[in-house]
Amino acid sequence: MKKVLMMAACAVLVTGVVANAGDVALSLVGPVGPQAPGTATLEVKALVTPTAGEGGLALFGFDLDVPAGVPLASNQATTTLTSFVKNEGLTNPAGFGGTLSGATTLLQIGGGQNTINYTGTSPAYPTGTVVAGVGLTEVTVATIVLDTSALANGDHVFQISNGFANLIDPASQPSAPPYTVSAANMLAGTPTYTLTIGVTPTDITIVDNVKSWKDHGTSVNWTGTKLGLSIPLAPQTRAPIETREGSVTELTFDTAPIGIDPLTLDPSKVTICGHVNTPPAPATATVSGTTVTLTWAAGAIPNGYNQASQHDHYTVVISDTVKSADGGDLTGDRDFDFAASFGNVRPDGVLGNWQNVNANDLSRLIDNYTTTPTAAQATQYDIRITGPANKGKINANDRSWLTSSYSTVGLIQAAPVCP
Ligand SMILES: [Ca+2]
Ligand SMILES: [Ca+2]
Repeated sequence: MKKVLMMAACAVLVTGVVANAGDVALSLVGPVGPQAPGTATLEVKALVTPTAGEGGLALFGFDLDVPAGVPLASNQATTTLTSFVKNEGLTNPAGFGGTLSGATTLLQIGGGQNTINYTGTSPAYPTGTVVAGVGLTEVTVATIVLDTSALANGDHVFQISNGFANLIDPASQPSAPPYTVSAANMLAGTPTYTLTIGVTPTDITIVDNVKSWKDHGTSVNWTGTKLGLSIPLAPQTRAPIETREGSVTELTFDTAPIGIDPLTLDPSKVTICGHVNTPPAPATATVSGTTVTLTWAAGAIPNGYNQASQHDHYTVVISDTVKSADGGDLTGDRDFDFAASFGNVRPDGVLGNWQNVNANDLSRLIDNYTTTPTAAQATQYDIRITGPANKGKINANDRSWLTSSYSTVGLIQAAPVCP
């Protein structure tokens, strides 16, 4: 089936006068930017160079490969160059649109003009009038309307290959046909076009908000599994502080207005850094709806217990390589900082209280002694929580550890900037 056009192309090697043929470049173009599924119109363009002394295209052909899922059975390649289409011109038996080969390939789309000046009736072709100069300026030689409704969001590559062409020998033209032709030198062997299916990507914004802060160990008095932060987050004029034994094990971020693509988020996409310590990346980074949850193993983020010099200030950054559900960028405030300052139960706006653990913290702790703390009290004052004698009780055991964490050297520094 495919041999007709190729034989026509080769015939010139034995019957025609082979001149110094020019170059022919084929290109494949289509819609630019993301496209909705449905149909896509691709065009194959041809340009003959150099133009001086050339008579234009006598014949052309190429193969087309499409992605799986794009049906080709209806053979949709057409052209406005009617002198290349049977019966004016010569094509493969399947026609100008090519011959289906497998599910994703059309062979030898194209045709040739009646350069032999055939006038017979059997066969009934080619009988047209040759149009000279085709391709001396770039011309669309084929238009292909493709059904893209089955393609998923993402990039899909279309390719043409095995292009061939004959050029009218200028020495035989513009006198009346028959014209001699010669094989062209084909440039750019396998032009491709990438179709992007999908809506225009929407950027998403990280809302600077930690929603939860996981508590530590088995609860004996707290009914919930998570406790809030010790400083209100809005307005966030100071970093939230973990005042308690143990360490931060979970942070959750809000995103808006749409969700993150979970395939683009993993622990390697999160950076955490501190002034003193360098904690590891999260153990897990997961997405549920518009919530991002980061978790660390207990103790992975040091909280400076009983080591005043180890009190630290951390910054967590979510990488901008994380994408929205439809491929948009991650924008907004992608970082969040918090302090780990053991026993710093009074971190109010007075500078000494914010930065130091001292007698002011101790007096505040004593004011909250209780064996039935509220969640708010437990969040801030139940600083020693290991074992039933400590957890859920704010008492002298918390006091002894708080005083061992005394420091007046300015514990809380500015939020570190991650490299
Ligand atoms: Ca303090
Ligand atoms: Ca306690």
